[in-house]
Amino acid sequence: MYKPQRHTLVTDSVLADFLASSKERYLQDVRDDKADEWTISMGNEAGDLDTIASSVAFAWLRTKAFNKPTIPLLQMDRDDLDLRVENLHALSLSGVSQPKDQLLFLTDLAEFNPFPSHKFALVDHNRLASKFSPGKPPVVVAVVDHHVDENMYIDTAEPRIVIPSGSCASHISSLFETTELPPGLATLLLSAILVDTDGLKPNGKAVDIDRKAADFLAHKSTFASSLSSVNGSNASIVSSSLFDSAVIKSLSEELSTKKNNVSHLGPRDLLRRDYKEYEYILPWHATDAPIRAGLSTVPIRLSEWAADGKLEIEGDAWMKERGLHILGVLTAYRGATKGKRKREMAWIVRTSSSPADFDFDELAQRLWTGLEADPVLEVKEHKKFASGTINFTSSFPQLRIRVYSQNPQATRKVTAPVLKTILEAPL
Ligand SMILES: [Mn+2]
Repeated sequence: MYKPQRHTLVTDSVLADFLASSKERYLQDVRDDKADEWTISMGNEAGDLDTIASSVAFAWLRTKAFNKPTIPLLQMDRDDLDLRVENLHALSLSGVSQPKDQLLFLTDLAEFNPFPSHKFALVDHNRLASKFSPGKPPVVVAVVDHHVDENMYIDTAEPRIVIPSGSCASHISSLFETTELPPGLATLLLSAILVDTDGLKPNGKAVDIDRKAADFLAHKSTFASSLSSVNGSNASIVSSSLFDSAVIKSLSEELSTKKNNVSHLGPRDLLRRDYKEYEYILPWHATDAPIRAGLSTVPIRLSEWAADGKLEIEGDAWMKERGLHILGVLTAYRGATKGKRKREMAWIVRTSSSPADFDFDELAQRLWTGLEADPVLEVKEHKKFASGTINFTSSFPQLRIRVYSQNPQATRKVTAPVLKTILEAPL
């Protein structure tokens, strides 16, 4: 039977309307001191597409299926949304064409102190950042994540799902079996999964949970009609053919091209763009003051943006601005020959006046020893920049630097727990 090809995408304003009206009502309730009813659905501070899609979708689900008013909050300043072009693109495909107006950012809440809400749903991370200190003790009412489980909020979180997968959006999608899922929202979740799994590439980061979720989402998304015409029948498309389907391939490519096109960003924005921060109390040092570490993931090799002292200058400035003692710069890129995946890591320890009497050289030594001994990271001395990108390190007497090449499979999801283990090791 002949089926006409339909290339016109379904446009869907349902999601945009939900977001805009939630934001307006929430901010009004905050001003009227009535925000207690609300739950904040929040992803991590790196603000990638997975975190945005997951927090938006979980807010929709909790509002519609459980009748609990829930608002997604992006853990970033409004202007930083521009640092990730793939996010803007996926949001616009989902009908959210004015995300700076329609979504809630930290910027929107900066004037309220203490933080105006105390109920949190955490997605794409599983520990509430200490900077959220509301007037009432915070309660974490839900956790859905795919990072290493820190085993918190066992008694209060429902659901509490912390399972490895390519994308957190896949876990969120699995909660939608009986809840209405508007096409725009399905497109947003599907886009996140495609970005996180290299378009569902076989033997890549996608696991069965991701493939199953992508199948479910594709058929509910704004691309659904193009899918069935490509397939030539209404038979359910299985994941392998979803990977092969033209419309999914082109969406994946579009998103990945935008994600990797960061040529408009300078070193400072590259360090900020995909950034997470951690605090540790060190059992081996007589200080109770926390040590603060930042991990920046950068999709360009060091030689292309950090050479000739840029790593040191911009790293030092960023560490000063954030109050960091440790900065790890994790690069991921494809090699010039054969396009093989590669990763480098540049580590900076910055000696500063606090905590008082702290032994930063001991800290640096423990860090180098721990990293170099780790069986998964498999670090090797960097061929070009082993001790920094300039020779005259005397310009930065406050910095200790080591740069490595590493196991190309180990992302920040692996590196962050290794760093924690090194720093929190007894004695
Ligand atoms: Mn994620």
